[in-house]
Amino acid sequence: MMAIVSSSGDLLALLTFLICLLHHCSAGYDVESVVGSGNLLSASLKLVNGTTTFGPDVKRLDLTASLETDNRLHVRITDADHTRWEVPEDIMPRSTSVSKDALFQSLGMDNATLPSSATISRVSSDLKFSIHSNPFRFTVSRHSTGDILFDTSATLVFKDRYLEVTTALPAGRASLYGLGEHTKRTFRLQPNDTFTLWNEDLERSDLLDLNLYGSHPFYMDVRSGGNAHGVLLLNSNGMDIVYGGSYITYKVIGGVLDFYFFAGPSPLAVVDQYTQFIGRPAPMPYWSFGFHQCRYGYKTVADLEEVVAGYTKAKIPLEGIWSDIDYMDGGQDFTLDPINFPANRLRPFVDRLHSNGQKYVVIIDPEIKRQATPNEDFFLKRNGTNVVGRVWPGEVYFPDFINPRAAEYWAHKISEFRRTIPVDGLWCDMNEPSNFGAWQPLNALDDPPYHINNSGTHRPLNNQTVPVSTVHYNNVSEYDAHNLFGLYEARATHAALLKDTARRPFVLSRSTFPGAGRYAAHWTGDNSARWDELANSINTMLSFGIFGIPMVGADLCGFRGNTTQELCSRWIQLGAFYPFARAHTERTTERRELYVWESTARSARKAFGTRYRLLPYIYTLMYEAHTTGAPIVRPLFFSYPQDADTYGVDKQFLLGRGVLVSPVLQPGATTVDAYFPAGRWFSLYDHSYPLTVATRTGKRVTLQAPVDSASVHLAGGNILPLQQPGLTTSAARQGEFHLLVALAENGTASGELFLDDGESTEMGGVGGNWTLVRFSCDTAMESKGIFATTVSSHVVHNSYTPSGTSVIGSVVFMGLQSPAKGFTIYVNNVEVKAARTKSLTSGAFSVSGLSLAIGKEFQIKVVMSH
Ligand code: MIG
Repeated sequence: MMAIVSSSGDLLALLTFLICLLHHCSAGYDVESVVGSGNLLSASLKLVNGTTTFGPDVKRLDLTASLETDNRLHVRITDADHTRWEVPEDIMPRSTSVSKDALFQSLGMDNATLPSSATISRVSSDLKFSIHSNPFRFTVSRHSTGDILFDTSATLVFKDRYLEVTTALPAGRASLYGLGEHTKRTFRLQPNDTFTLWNEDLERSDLLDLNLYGSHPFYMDVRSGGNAHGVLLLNSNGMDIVYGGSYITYKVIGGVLDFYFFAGPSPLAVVDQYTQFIGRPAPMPYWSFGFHQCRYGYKTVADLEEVVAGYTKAKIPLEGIWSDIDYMDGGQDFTLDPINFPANRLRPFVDRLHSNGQKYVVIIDPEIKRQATPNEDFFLKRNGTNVVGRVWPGEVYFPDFINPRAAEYWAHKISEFRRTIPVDGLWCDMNEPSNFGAWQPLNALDDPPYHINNSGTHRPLNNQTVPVSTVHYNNVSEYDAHNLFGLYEARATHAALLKDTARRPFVLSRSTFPGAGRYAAHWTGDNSARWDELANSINTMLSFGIFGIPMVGADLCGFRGNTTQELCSRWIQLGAFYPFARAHTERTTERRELYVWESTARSARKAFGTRYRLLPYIYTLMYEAHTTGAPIVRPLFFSYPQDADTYGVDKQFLLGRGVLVSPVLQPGATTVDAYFPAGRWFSLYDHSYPLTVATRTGKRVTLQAPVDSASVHLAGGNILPLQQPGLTTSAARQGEFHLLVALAENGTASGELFLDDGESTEMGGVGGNWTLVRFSCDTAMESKGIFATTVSSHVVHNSYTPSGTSVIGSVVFMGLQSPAKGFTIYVNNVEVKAARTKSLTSGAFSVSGLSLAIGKEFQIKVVMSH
C-alpha cells in the first residue's frame, strides 16, 4: 500500500529557499517521480541546487527504499546514470538491490503519472519510510510511537567523490553509541565531535577520538523511554561523521549512500538484526577464553619456556603463550629465526605445550618480502607494477586478499607453516594495511577534493599505508577498498585455518569492518599503561560488542610504557572480564608478566580464578553471541533499557545479562562508586545479599573495593552454570558443574548452559554435537509458612555425549526467604537424605553431594520451613 504524504510541498520549498539564502545551501534535489508498493519504493531525483565545491554534482539520482524484513529498512541513493563503487557482495552478501526499471515493469506503471511523495510501511513492521518533495528529503519513523528516527535535511550533496547528508536528532532524547574505531573517553558518543573512519595504524591507540585500525559506520540510538534502533551506512570509503547532538552529518568521499535501519526496539534486538545482516560473530574455541601472555620481545624459545614455567610456578592460569614478530627470520611471515627459534627447538616446545593443554599463537603481517615473493600476480599494484612497501622485512609486496588466488596462496603458506609449527591460532597485525614508506602522488585519487580528518590533522590518506591509487583485483581501487583490507585478510586467514585444521579457527585481527566478527576477534591495539587507558578500554570493548565483534579485549596492563604494580593489578581485575584476556607489552618496557610481582600474582589468581569458574557461563554467552549477536560483555542499558540512568554508565559493565562488574579505575582508590539498577543484587564472591534497589530508577552505592579483585554482583533472576577453576581451560572443564541461583524478588530465576567440545567448526547448528540446557527456578508456598523453591532443567538439545557423564554436583541458592528452620531436598520428587545442605550468609544456602547428569532433565526442590 502506498500513501501520499500530505505535506505542503510549496511551502516547504519556499522555506528551504529562504534557509538557503541564509546558509548558502549546497546542492539539493527534487523528486521527479515515485513508484512503489507495500514494502518497496523507488524514486528519481533531479538536481536543483548545484555547487562546484568538491567537484560537479551528479545530476540524476535513483533512490530505492525497501522493507527487506519486518525489522530492516534499506534506503539506497546512487547515481542514476553511472555505476559506482559499493561494498562487494562477496564479502557482504545482501539481497540484491531492486532496480527502478524492474520495479516499474513489475508494477506495469508509467513513471510520469505517479505522485511525488509517498510512504512505505507494512502492518508487521515498526519502521516506516517516507519520501518528501520538493526539495527531496526522507524520514524514517517508528510506527508504534510516532518517533522520528532519521530525518534528513533538504541539503543533499552527491558528487563523484563527495557525498553529504544530514539527519536531525532529538537532542537530549537520543543517546548514541558506536561509530568506530576510536578510543573514546565515554562509551556514549559526546556531541560536537567528528568521528573519522579510515583504517589507520597510528602506532598508538591512546589518543582520544582519532581514527584507528577499523571502520564501523554503525550506531545504536537509544531514545528516552528505552526504544533503540540501529543505523548502518554501508560504505567503505573514508568519511567524517559529525555528531552535533541535534544532528549527524555524514561527509563521505566515495561510494553510495546505502543506509540500513534496524528496528530494535530493544538493544538486544538491534544487535540481533544487525548481525543477521552483517553476519553472526564467529564461534571462538573454548581455549581462547583462557588467559594469554604475549610480549614484543620474547627473543628466544628459552624466553617462552621461562615465562610458561613462571606461570606454572606461581599457580596462575596460562592458556596460551604468544610470539610477536621476534620468532620470524628477518620479519618474514612463515619463517623462523634460525638462531633463536629453530624448528628443532620450537617444535618440541609447542608439543610440550599441547600435551600440557596449552596453546601457541603467532603474529603474521600482510606483506611478503620483495625478494621472496612467488612469481604470481596477486599483489597490490600501482601504475601497472607491484606496490613496493616498506615493513619489517624491508621492501615488501602486499597480497591482494580480494584476489581469490592470494587467499589460496595464504592458505597454502599457513598450511605449510603449520606442518613445521602447529600453531593454534593466528594474530593478524598491520592489516590496515600499515606501511612505513612514503609515496609521491600518482593521480587525482591520491589527493581527493575533500580531506577527511585523518589522524586528527587532515593527514593525507596515503600516510602510513599503501597509496589510494593502488589497484586491486577486478580494477578495484584502494581508494574505495582501503577499509576492507583487514576484513579480507581475516576472512582468508580464517578460511586457511579452517581448511588446514578442520577445527574452529582462532584469528585475532587488528583491522576490522562490519562483518569482521564472522572471522575474527579483536584487540584494541597499542594502548598505554595509564589509568585513563584502563577506563577507556571499557568503551572500546562495549563498542565492539555493538559492532558484532564480541570477542574483544585490550592488552592487560597496557602495551606502551612501564606500568606500576597497582595499575597492573587493577588491570588484571578488569581484564579478567574482557571476553578476550591477553597481557601484551612493548619490547622496551620492563618485564611485567603477572607473576613478576606478588601483588599482581595475587590479583591474577583471584581474578582469573573467578573467570575460570565462570567459563561455562562465558562460553554459553559465546553461543548466544553466535546465534543472536548478543555481546558477551554489555552496557547496563542492554538489560535495563527503561532506566535512563544506565545510558551514561561506562565505568561498569555486564557480563551477559546479569553479572555486574564494577572495577577500580583510579589510583589509590579503596572504594568504587557503583550504579545498581532496580532489583536485587548479590555478591558473586561471598553470596552476600547487599542490596535491594526497590526504586524504579536504581541507586548509586559506594562499595568497598577489595585490593585483589573487582566488585562483581549478580542480579536476582539469574542462574549461572559454574565449574571449578584450573590452570588451563581443559583442566577446568574436567570437574563437576555448580549452579548459582540468584532469586529475583518474586522467587524466580533462569539461565542456560551450552556445551560442546569447544573446537568443532560449528557451534550449535544442524548435525553438530552440542547440548543446550535451560534452567528455571520458581518459588511457591506449599502450605502456611512452608515455601518450596524448585529448579528445573529443560534439555533443549542434547547430542554432546559427555553431557551424560557431566554432572551438576551442587546448587547454591541466594535470596531465599530467611532464616529457615529446616530444609528438605527432593530430586525428581524423591527426598534425598544424602544431600548435604549448608546455610551460608543470610538467605543463601547450598545443596551439595548431588550428581545430576546435565543431559537429563531434573527437578531439585528445596522445601523450607520457617
Ligand atoms: O609497529 O609486531 O599492535 O601488538 O606488538 C608495531 C609488533 C607492530 C603492532 C601491534 C603490536 C605488536 C607490534 N606491532
